[in-house]
Amino acid sequence: MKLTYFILGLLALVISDASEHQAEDGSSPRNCQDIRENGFVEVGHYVVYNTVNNTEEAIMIYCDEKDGMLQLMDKEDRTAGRSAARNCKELQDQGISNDGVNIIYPFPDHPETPLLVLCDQTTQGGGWTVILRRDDSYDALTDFNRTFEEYAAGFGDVNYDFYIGNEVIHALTDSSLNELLIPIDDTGTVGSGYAHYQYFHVAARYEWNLPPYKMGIGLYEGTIGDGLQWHSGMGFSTTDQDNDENDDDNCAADWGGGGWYRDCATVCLTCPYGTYFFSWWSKDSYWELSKAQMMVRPSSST
Ligand SMILES: *[C@@H]1O[C@H](CO)[C@@H](O)[C@H](O)[C@H]1NC(C)=O
Ligand SMILES: *[C@@H]1O[C@H](CO)[C@@H](O)[C@H](O)[C@H]1NC(C)=O
Ligand SMILES: [Ca+2]
Repeated sequence: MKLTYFILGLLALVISDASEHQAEDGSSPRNCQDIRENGFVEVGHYVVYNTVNNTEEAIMIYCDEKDGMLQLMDKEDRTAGRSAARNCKELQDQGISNDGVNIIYPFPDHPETPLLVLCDQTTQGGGWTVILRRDDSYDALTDFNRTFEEYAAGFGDVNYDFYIGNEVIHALTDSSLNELLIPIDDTGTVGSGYAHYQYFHVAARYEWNLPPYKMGIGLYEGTIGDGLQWHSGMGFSTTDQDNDENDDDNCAADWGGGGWYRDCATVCLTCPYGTYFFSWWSKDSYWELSKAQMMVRPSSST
């Protein structure tokens, strides 16, 4: 599993480490190619140097397996004059409208902490920050039966299947009114569909009188029925932390994925691939899933 997000502390660590990445001839690395030639083959974040008006400036980049390069912006991107975006909608508003992995700064309390995210800038007008992706063609690369701490921090690989983490979801949905889109594919022949909610919010882990990461959702429209409404108001449960309403069992451990269980679930988007638990059920329909995503975007309408 590759590290898909990190905190600023790591930035400081890598910067303090930067001299180790210097070429043998003493010149500073400028891109992922240089980093690789210097013998660092791991996917991850590295410091490289740009020369601006004869002054060397350290910036951080992300080097992936294909020698691709994602540049992490400082608060101000010197090359493009952009400011740091808090979500994929702000990236889109800045004209960065390509689908795929990009960098946002979602934490209001830590505005300089970057996060690698997957953006969908195409579906229903784009501007979506993807917070969960499941796809059974990834051969269950990522295990979703995880602990509360892992669900808080996020896990998986933004290039494949992943959960962005409850801390991030809280940060994204707390700063403005947000909508939620859930596109799904079923395992059979019915095909695909979606659920859209005009309102989606995840509260903080610790909030007076509330269960952890309490979820609120509303104003459904879509093609697969309102499966998630039943979960509205619940806290988050995992295999090691039971916040559900089932007195006998831990739903998350039984079903094999974290979520806002009640007693137990009409929807489980984190449950194991190839089981009937990984499903969407509403009074209109039942879908056994092969793919599902959850994505959020600040509401445009009021
Ligand atoms: C580089 O220096 C020139 C001349 O001093 C100045 O006009 C220009 O704005 C500088 N460019 C940047 C990117 O700092
Ligand atoms: C999930 O993990 C827990 C703890 O490791 C385990 O007891 C449980 O059986 C797992 N559930 C599934 C459905 O695999
Ligand atoms: Ca229980």
